[in-house]
Amino acid sequence: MVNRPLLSNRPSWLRIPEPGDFRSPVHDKRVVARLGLFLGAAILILFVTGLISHLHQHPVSWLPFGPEPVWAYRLNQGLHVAVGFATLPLVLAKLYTVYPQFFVRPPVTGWQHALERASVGVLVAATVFQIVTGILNVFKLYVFGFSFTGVHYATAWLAFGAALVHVGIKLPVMFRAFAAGARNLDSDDPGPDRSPNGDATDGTTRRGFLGSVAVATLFLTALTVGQTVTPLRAVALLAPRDPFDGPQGLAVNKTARGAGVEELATAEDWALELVGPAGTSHLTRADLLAMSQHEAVLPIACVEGWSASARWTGVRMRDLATLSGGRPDDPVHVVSLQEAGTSYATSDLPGSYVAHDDTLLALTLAGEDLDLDHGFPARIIAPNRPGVLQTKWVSRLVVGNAA
Ligand code: HEM
Ligand SMILES: Nc1nc2c(c(=O)[nH]1)N[C@H]1C(S)=C(S)[C@@H](COP(=O)(O)O)O[C@H]1N2
Ligand SMILES: [Mo]
Repeated sequence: MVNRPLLSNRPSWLRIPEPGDFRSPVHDKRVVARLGLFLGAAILILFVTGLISHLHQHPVSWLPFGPEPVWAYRLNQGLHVAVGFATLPLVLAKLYTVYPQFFVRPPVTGWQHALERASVGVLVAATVFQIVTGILNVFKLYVFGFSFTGVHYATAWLAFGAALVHVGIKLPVMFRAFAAGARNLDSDDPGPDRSPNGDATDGTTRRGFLGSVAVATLFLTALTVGQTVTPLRAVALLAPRDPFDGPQGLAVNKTARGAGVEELATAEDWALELVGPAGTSHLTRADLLAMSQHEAVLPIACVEGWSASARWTGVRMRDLATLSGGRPDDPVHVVSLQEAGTSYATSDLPGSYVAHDDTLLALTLAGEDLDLDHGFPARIIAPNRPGVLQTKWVSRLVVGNAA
């Protein structure tokens, strides 16, 4: 009797596969390279728009944002979340095309190969993490036990860094995949980096696979982008939010009850405390309504992607700044009735925002007194500003460096 090694007797379904066993043309380098291009562009857009959103909330002196262009933050964050959704089918498709590489043997051939594979591991983990937590966040499913923004920000650098390393390493392969065999996606020439399966019958399938990915991506985008591009609202079946669904035709993120300010905000003796170089004064809602009123059509542009334009009236912030003895372009620190400790309790208006025609302490919305849930008795509305900084239920304004 011949003594055979146990392994070679394994039935075929127990055998660990090798990349060459995966015969589908979707694993072809041409498909991999094209998906990589789209995914790379998506990660670049996500990183840049994400950084812009971060810098709005954590300003730096060397790259300040101003109130113009008025629509920029709405576009920025709408793009971030729309591209974020679109990344889901792209990543799934990319993982499907490359997963045979998981079975490469030997798993590592040297330190360079080990580094290369480790960077792919970081890239996949970080990207999948961003997508899963990002989508949960915009659906307000805060099921993770950590602060989303801080972790998302740190992981963004990890994902972007790993993407740079990965693209750097793969650049030559990508060029060859696009140039030689891939000049035509339908070509039978498997090219220099021929996939394990260079079969001649696969042209339409490669194209078909990429076509399906494109259709899935466009479909997902069409069904969600209506939360930002409001004319498409009717088909936004998968969008987390209807931006017009709320009192006075505008969505509410946090209600007065949720913020615990119902009583304070409806109190008879509410008065705005205005602190400035000339001292402290108190202005009732009647006092504020007696000042010069201005109208501004401006969106609430939530960091979570949804946005909607609305018509506001109220007192110009620069009028309040000068009334307090400050200059019309002094920065203003805003304090809400909401209890300190939450990140929504305060915000800061840089001088350039204070000086802008459309930066208001808003008193009305859509021609009526502000709804309690929209920030009655008074709230901030300013152009090119993340929703989180449009502080509701304002109790105090501190002008200049009087703080
Ligand atoms: C590789 C992919 C991604 C990168 C590099 C990225 C990057 C960033 C960065 C740098 C920020 C700013 C965080 C801060 O203000 O400190 C941000 C914010 C945000 N991202 Fe992403 N992101 C990615 C994917 C996603 C996805 C897939 C979604 C959901 C569809 C998403 C949703 C959000 C949301 C809602 C915010 C606002 C958070 C807040 O200010 O509260 N992101 N992103
Ligand atoms: N005091 C306070 N202001 C706040 C909030 C809050 O929770 N508390 N939420 C902010 C967020 S995240 C957004 S998107 C806008 C929403 O404004 P709206 O509810 O009037 O649409 O209010 C902002 N102002
Ligand atoms: Mo928001």
